[in-house]
Amino acid sequence: MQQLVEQTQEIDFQSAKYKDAYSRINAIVIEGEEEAYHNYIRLAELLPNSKDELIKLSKMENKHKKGFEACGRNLSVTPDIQFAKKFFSGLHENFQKAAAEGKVVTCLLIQSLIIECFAIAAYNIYIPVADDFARNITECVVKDEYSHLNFGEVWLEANFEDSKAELEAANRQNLPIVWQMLNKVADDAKILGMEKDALVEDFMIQYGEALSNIGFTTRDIMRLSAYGLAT
Ligand code: Y39
Ligand code: FE
Ligand code: FE
Ligand code: FE
Repeated sequence: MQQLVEQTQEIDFQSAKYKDAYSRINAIVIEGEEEAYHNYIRLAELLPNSKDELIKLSKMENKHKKGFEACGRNLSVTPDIQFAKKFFSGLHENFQKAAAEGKVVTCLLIQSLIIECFAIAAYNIYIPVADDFARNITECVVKDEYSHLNFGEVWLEANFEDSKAELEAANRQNLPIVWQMLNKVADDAKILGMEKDALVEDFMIQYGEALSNIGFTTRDIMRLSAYGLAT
C-alpha cells in the first residue's frame, strides 16, 4: 500500500511526456470500447436467444467509451484515434470475418474472452496509478468488464464440446495478436506507471481462469494461453 501511494505521487499527470503517452493509451481504450459496443450488437444478431442481454452489454460499452473520453478531456489530452484504429485492426478484421461467416464461437473468443481479459488486466493495473478522476471511472468500468467476460464463459461452457475445435483455432489465430499489441503499448504504459510484466501476468490469470471455467483442462490451458507469447 505504501508503495502504491509513493508511486502515485511520483506521477506528473500534466507533464508533456505523460500526456503524450496518454494520447495513445486513452485512444486505445476509447476505440476498444467503441469496437466492443459494435461487437456486442453484432453478437446480438448472431445469438437471437441472448439478444436482450447482449444489447445491454453493448450499451455498457458505449457508456465506458464516454467515461474514458471524459478522462482524456480532464487531462486536456486529445486521443490519437488513428493510432488506436491501427492498434485494433488485427482483432477487428478477424472479428468481422468470423461474424460474416457466422462463426459465433470465434467472435465470442475474440470479444468476450480475449478483449475482455485484456481490458480487465489493463484496468486492474491502471487503477492504482491513475489520476483521481480516471480511477473512479475505471473502477466502475472494470466491474462491468467482469460481467462481459462472464457472458462469454457461460455461453461457451454450455456449448463446450461443440465449440472446442473452433476455440482452439481462434485462440491460435488471435492470441499472438494480443502479445503483439502488448509489445506495441508497453513503452507508453510504462510512462503511465503500468509495467508490461504485470499486464502479461494479469492477462494470463484472467484468460487461464476463463478457459478453466469453460471446461478446458490445466494441460490445455498451459498450451493455449502461452500461444505466441515467446516472440
Ligand atoms: O470490453 C471492453 O470494454 C474492451 C474494449 C475494451 C478494451 C480496452 C483495451 C485496453 C487495452 C489497453 C492497454 C493499455 C496498456
Ligand atoms: Fe460507432
Ligand atoms: Fe468496456
Ligand atoms: Fe467489455
